[in-house]
Amino acid sequence: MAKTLIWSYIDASNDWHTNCNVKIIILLKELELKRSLKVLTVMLMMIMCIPGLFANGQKEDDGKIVVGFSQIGAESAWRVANTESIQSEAAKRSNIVLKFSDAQQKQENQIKAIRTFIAQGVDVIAFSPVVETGFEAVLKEAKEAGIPVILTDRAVDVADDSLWVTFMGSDFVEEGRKAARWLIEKGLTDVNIVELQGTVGSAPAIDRKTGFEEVIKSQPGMKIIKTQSGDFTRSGGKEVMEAFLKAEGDNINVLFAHNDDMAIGAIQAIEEYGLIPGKDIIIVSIDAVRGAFEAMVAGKLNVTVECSPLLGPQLFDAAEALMRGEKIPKRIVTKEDVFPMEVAAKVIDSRAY
Ligand code: GZL
Repeated sequence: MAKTLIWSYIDASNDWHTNCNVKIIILLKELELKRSLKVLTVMLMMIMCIPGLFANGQKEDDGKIVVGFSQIGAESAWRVANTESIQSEAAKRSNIVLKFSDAQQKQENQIKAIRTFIAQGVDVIAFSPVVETGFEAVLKEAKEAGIPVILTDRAVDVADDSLWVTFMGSDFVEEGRKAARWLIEKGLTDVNIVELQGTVGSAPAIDRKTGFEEVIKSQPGMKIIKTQSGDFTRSGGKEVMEAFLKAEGDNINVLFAHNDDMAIGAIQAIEEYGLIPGKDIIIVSIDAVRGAFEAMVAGKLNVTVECSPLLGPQLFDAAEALMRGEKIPKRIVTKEDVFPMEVAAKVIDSRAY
């Protein structure tokens, strides 16, 4: 029985595809002559022609490295600075082509963007996962497509850590510890604390809380009396702080905010309530964005723990190393400092974000 085989080739857009189509035509000729070649072999040849299926992260034909980046959104000044670092660094490097997508803080948009990058056959995928879980399936697809994945800023919680090549970003647990240690060093060990948590389920929110609680558990007088997520945004910080003040008012001695944007929103709520931020309520925050330095210069914020968003250079160094076939460390930790109110006026003009 004659076997009918329909071969639809992708295109002849470059040498790679033309070459592949020629191979198939020769094969089909042989098949006609011999009539014995197993269809399976032909199928295998066709599968081999699917672009990116066996890509081992080779550079694109024109020698450029195509990096697909899925960004969380623009929820905070930190995120805006992180995006600026990545886009400006890519623009500086003539060997990098950046495909950038903004997920508007929705996990489904990040998953969609990663699937698009896979279909486009990019050389490297990088992203900052909005939450820790729910990325396993799409990371498996990237691995099957032979595309390496770099985690920037935030980590994912997956059973198989071969699904990502490296995680570069801050140690959020240590940032939480630093915030708590500062309070203890200042003798603020008999205080009622309210906590503005970051995005529920995100690595920074989970880890900063862990680090903060790990340190204060040695101080029975330090109590977290209210804790709720403000989703890392100024508006979220203001709304939740208003609720805290309504419920606890003058009973609040300290605010621990997982990021500066929520702290700045909370400062507004504290002033509207009639208390003095930075004095009636001591405020400890994380990120060290410019707005935090401005608040410290104004005496409204007491300390910010640095969490650098300037990951662009490290990201593209890692992508280039991968394309050279070099091994890169599984974990690249960003170096960071603590900035109390007293130094704010001196350093604010030297800050890069
Ligand atoms: C931390 C980063 C957090 C910042 C927030 O690395 O993921 O997300 O602390 C940002 O300001 O929204």
